[in-house]
Amino acid sequence: MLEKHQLEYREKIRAFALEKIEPVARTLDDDQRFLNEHIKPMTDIGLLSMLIPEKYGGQPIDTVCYSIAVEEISRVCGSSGITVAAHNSLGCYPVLRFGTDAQKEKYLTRAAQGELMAFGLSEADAGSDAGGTRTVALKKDDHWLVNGSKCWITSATKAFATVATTKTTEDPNDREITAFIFDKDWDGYSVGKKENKMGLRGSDTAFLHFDDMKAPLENQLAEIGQGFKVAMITLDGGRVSIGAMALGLAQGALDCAVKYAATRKQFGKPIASNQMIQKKLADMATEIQAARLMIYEASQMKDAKIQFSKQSAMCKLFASEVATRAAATAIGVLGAVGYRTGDYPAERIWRDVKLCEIGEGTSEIQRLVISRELVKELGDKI
Ligand code: COS
Repeated sequence: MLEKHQLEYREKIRAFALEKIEPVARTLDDDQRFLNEHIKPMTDIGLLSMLIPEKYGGQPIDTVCYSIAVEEISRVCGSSGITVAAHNSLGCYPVLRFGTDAQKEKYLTRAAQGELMAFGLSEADAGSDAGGTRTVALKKDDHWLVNGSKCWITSATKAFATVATTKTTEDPNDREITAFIFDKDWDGYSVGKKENKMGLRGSDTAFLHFDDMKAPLENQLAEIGQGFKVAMITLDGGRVSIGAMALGLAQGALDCAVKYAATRKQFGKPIASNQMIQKKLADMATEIQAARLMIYEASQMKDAKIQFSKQSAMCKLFASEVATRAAATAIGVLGAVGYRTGDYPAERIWRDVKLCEIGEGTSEIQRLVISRELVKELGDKI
C-alpha cells in the first residue's frame, strides 16, 4: 500500500506527464527529437533532482516516489522516462553516494538546476563484462591523462558532466578500475554521432571519446580501484529505475489496450466482451501489478539501506519481460491499427520497451546476478 504522500505525488506527476509530455511523445519519437522544451518544467517540478539534498537545491523524495515518477513519465513517453532515470540514477546518484562535499557542491547544484548528467560504463568491448574496461586514466603530476571511449551514453550530447570508469593502470592483467567525473567542456572530451535507435528515439544516445584529456586530480570519485564497485552499486539503483520505466511502458500499453477494447465494436459488441480479449487484459494487468510491487519493494529496501542487488535485478528482469509481453499483447488487441505507426502508442511502446531487457544489464545478466546472490545467501551452509 502506498502512503498518502506517495499517492499525492503520483497524482502530481501523472497530471504533469499528461499535460506536458504525452502531447509531444509521438513527435519526439517521429523526429528523433530530444525533449529540450521539457527540461525547465521537469526541473521546476523536481524530476531532475529527486535524489539531491535540499542544500544543493534538490527536491529529494523517497525511492518509491522516485520509481513512481519514472513510471508515470514512461507511461506516456519512454524517451522522457529514460532521460529522467539515467540523469538521476546514473549521473547524480554516484556523486551523491561517493562524492566529496566539493564534488557534490559543484555537480549536484548544477544538476538540480536542470543540467543533465550522464554515466559511462560500457565500451565497445566491455558490455556485459563491464570490468573489461580499456579506457585508461594515468596519473601525471597534477592531473589524470585519460584516453578511450565509452558507448551507449544516455543524454551524451546534453550532459555537462559524466561519471565514468577507467582503468588506472597500464598492466593488462590488472583490472584496477577507478571512477571519475569528467566535464564536457574539457579539451579532449568529445561526443560521437547520435545513435539511430529502434526505440526511445527521443532520448539522446552517443559515444563519448576522451583523447589525451586532462582531468584534475580532484575529479577522481571514491578510492583508486573502487570504480567497479561504484558502478555496480550505482547499477543496483539504476536497475530499479529501468524496472520502473518498463512498468510505465507496460501500463501505457495496458491503458491503450483497455481503452481500445472497450470502444472497438465487432459483431455488434465491444471486443472487451470477448473472453479471449478479457484474458489478455486480465493477464497483462495482473503481471503489471506484480511488477509494480516488486519495484516498490526494491525501492523500500534501497531507502532502508538493506542490500538489494537481488531484488533490483529481479524487478528489472521481471518488469522488462512483462512490459515486452504487454506491448506485444496490446498490438494484438488493437490488430492492424496497433501495427500502424501514429494513431496509437502501442507500436512505439513495443519498440521502446526492448531496451529495458538490454540497458543497465541484459536479462541474462540479471539472471546471473540473481543466481549468484542465491548461492551467496547459502554462505557457510555449503
Ligand atoms: N555491489 C557492491 N559490490 C559489488 C556488486 C554490487 N552490486 N557487484 C559486484 N560487486 C563487487 C564484488 O563483490 C567483487 O568485489 P571483490 O573483488 O572485493 O570480491 C567485485 O565487485 C567484482 O565482482 P564480480 O567478481 O562479480 O565481477 P564480474 O566481473 O564477475 O562481473 C557482473 C559481475 C557480470 C554482474 C557485472 O560485470 C555486470 O553487472 N555486468 C553488466 C554490466 C551492465 O549492466 N552494463 C550495462 C551498462 S548500462 S549503464
